[in-house]
Amino acid sequence: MTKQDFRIVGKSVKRQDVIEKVTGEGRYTGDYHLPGLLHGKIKRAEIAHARIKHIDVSKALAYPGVKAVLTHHDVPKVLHYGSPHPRSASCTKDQYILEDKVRFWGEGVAAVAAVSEEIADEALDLIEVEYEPLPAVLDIDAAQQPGAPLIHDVGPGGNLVIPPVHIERGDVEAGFAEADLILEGVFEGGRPVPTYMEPNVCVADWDGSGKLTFWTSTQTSFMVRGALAEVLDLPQNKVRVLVDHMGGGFGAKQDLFQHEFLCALLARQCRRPVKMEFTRKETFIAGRSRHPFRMWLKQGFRKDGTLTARDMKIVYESGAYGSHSPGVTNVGTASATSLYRCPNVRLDGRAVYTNTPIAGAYRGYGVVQTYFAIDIQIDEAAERLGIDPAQMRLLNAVREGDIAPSGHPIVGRGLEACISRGIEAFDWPGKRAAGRGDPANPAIRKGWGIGCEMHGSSAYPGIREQGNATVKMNEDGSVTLLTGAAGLGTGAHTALAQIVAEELGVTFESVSVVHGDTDVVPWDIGAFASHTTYLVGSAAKMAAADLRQRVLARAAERLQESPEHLAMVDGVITVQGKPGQTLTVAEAMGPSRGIPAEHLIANGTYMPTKSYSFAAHFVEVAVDTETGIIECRKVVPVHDVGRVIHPIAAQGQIEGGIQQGIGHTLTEDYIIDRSTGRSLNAGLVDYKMPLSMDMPDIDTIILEAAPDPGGPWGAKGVGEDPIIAIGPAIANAVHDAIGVRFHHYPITPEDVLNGLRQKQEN
Ligand code: SMO
Repeated sequence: MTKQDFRIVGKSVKRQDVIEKVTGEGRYTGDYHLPGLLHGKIKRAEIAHARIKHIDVSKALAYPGVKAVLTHHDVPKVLHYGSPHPRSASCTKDQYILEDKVRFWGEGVAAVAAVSEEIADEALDLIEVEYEPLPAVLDIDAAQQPGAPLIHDVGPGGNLVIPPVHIERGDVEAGFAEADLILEGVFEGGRPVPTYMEPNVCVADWDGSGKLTFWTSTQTSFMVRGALAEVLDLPQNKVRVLVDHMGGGFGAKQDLFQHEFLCALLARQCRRPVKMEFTRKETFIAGRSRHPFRMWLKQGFRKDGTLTARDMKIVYESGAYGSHSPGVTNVGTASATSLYRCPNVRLDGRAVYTNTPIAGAYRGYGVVQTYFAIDIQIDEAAERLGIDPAQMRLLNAVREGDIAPSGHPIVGRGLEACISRGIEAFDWPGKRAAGRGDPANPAIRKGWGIGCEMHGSSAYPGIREQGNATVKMNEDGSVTLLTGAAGLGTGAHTALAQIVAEELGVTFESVSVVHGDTDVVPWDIGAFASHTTYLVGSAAKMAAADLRQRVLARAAERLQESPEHLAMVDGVITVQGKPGQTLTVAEAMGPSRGIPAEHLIANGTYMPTKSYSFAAHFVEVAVDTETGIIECRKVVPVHDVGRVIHPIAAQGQIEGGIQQGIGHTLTEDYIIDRSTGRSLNAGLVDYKMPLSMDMPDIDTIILEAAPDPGGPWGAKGVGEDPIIAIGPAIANAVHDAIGVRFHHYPITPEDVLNGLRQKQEN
């Protein structure tokens, strides 16, 4: 199909949920108010590591309005990730709902249900907990010391979450021996938190038959269903999970959360519905952050810029529980072997426990960290070798036939296409030749930098993914698409409807999407890994193709024609060579000539391969040498998405990822006091996200450079990509501006001023 042939795909049609969203009428989980609703709250520990010697809830229970209090004595002793869902292969089974142990400051130790949020909150203060303090392990060095206190009994020991990942390819020593330049550096990153607009929230309601209905803001409703069923010892068909609109997830809401289990248990005990809603502060303390990391990176280069060897040691800080550390460590380390082609690679990757809040899945899943290091060092090498940084990247970019991190061959030359297009669109040579000063302000130094990335759709290791879709042709010719994929706010449901309309041959407006009810929709692995369009879109396309055949067969019967002679476009069926003979889909489905009305149902199931999307970000920064403030002024992000289904939605993903990435790189860091384990800036008062005023000009360029045969018409993912390339691009631009290399994020004004001072002293 050439681009001109598309009627709906590739067009920015009106999003299906747009009116509800902008008028505020869209229903979110927090909007569910059931009769008799109780409110749940969690008592959080104010100690980083301890055994609970005694917990007294009698005063809380006696408090008027309190209906139930749960402690570790009252909950099933089942691990969170007991779920058989395939996603749990990326997760660690180390967390009970409540335990007689505290592993981080802020961990839940008890839960209360009461008639109002205020009463529940007040009752928390009446719970008395006696702790036996344990030595706290508060950073990755302390965690890895021989003889360090162990945070868990499970796992391979030594505070490791999983056995170290070792990758070795080629001959690293020989590669370094061939090198004309060897660079070595240590890179580190802080703890950005996915500050989705909608804090985590759930509502649990049991009916008289012993069935649980559970609304929750999750990316993985079937995983929540599986885990709740396991913990509550119910068959899965006695747990119904509902997801309505969501105000973002960014990866973190694919986890299973303590409050979800507690909410279901409190509701069962009280025989009344219970709602639990995080405060903003709780989204920091009890949510999931990106993994802080440290990475030692050594690379060898020939004079001409070619990479000869790469040696790496990466440590991810998991916090008190493993959560997604296995997945993050595997994806992040595998990715570190790629992006720039290198024949000789060695890697040691670890995730370690500390007594700090839990790091989990967050957009860019382990790759943000490793590509930050790799893309800064490639820039340093270009500088040392006197090669243009853009040409250096073009020279080393992975390409067709190279092995991707997933082990599959790379399709097409997407990365080179992104870099080449960016050079031209950004006027990279012109910028590089321009002066660094700003005539308007002598304190300002301007600089330009590049960052690159590749990220997989459906490329999680050790998971057998499956995309499903059901498409129904109703007897009036309207179409219903059923999908289990959650709508995080990305517009993915609209893309799915476009795919169905295009393939089926009906109008976009005639397709309506039903989602988020595990009793109704087909099974879904979850909305993550940048894969809804790729994975579920492919399944929806298969179902639509099947349905189209069946609609045409029915129309052929009506028209007494052979189905091969029929075409269907925008819901109108025509006969080849007989321009007068038409039938609408509604007419085809309705009763006529003695044929009764009918509805048709088709299912699509898709087991994907892995696909990679690519991007290059070209950035301009302005560094104020008096205040140390870095302003990101302009970004030209160039993304290869294979085939764009909805250009504005893709652009929105890219702009949003850049905004989050600017935050990570310049201002966002959730700080844990390394002597007590206490949170120092949980909440948005002293955790600085970029606001609209901090946003640069963004000229997004979307390429269809390397379509993937596994995606609908070649489409690949775009969700996670934009957050990855922006960080190193900014760091490289800052170096270009002031001649100081930073190997960490966030790069704060203090860092800039210290860096300038040190440069002057040298
Ligand atoms: S961190 Mo993403 O939702 O796979």
